Amino acid sequence: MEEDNKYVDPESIYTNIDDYKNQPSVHERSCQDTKLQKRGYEAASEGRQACSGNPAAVCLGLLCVLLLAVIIGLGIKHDSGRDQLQRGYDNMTKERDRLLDINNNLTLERDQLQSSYDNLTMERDAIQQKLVTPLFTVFLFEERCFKGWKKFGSSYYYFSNGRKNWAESRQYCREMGADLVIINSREEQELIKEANIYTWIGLSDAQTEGNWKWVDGSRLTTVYWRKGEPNDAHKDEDCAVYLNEVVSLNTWNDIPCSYEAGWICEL
Ligand code: 2F8
Ligand code: CA
Repeated sequence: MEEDNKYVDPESIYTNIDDYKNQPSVHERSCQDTKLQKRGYEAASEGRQACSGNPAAVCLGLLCVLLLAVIIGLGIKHDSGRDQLQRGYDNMTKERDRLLDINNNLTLERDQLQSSYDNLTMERDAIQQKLVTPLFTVFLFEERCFKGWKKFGSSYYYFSNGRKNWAESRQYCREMGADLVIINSREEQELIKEANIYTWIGLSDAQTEGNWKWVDGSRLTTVYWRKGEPNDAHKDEDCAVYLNEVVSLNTWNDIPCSYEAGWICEL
């Protein structure tokens, strides 16, 4: 601090006396400063002129503004395009759900119609049977056409010689006013022992897998399935045969309805 207050001779900072002598006087320095300031103002004024008057700079500025406007415009357009797509997607989703509903309803209706159709078919068959059977019975007795038919209890049985698939076998029986045999007693099961090795009986689960029904629509009362049957082997065994190759009474097996086998009609 003390050193700051010491007087310093301005001339002592020049080590060379010539340097000192060549220094401008205070007045000259003041004039030089004034000139420098003046030049500074002039330069600044030239600069301002350049800024306000240069057309290239103006154009560049305008271009920037234009570019900014284009970018903002594109942004807005992009947003509205995305909203439009989203609306389209929402509408499609609603439409898909509506169509799915319609499809479900139609499936339900189809199933109901199918079930009604099956019931009507069964009713028609029963009525047909009621009408045809008495006529055929009369024919059998009056014309003495017992050949091939065997009487047991209140029924007559026909044992085929040939082979047909299940549907054709049934058709054969129905054309004579009978149907494939329905086994609902042990006596009937024993009676059939004289059948061919593979013989169709009037039993199938073609309508609903695993739901075995006799051709008159009734359910099973006594069952004589072989051990391990019915097994729907290869997923296509919907008709039952009497498999006459075992000593046991349990002879039934499910096999594909398209197989050719003998058959038994019951009237
Ligand atoms: O092993 C039982 C199985 O035997 C055969 O299939 C290999 C029978 N198929 C025919 O007789 C056509 C199946 O029905 C039976 O379950
Ligand atoms: Ca089987």
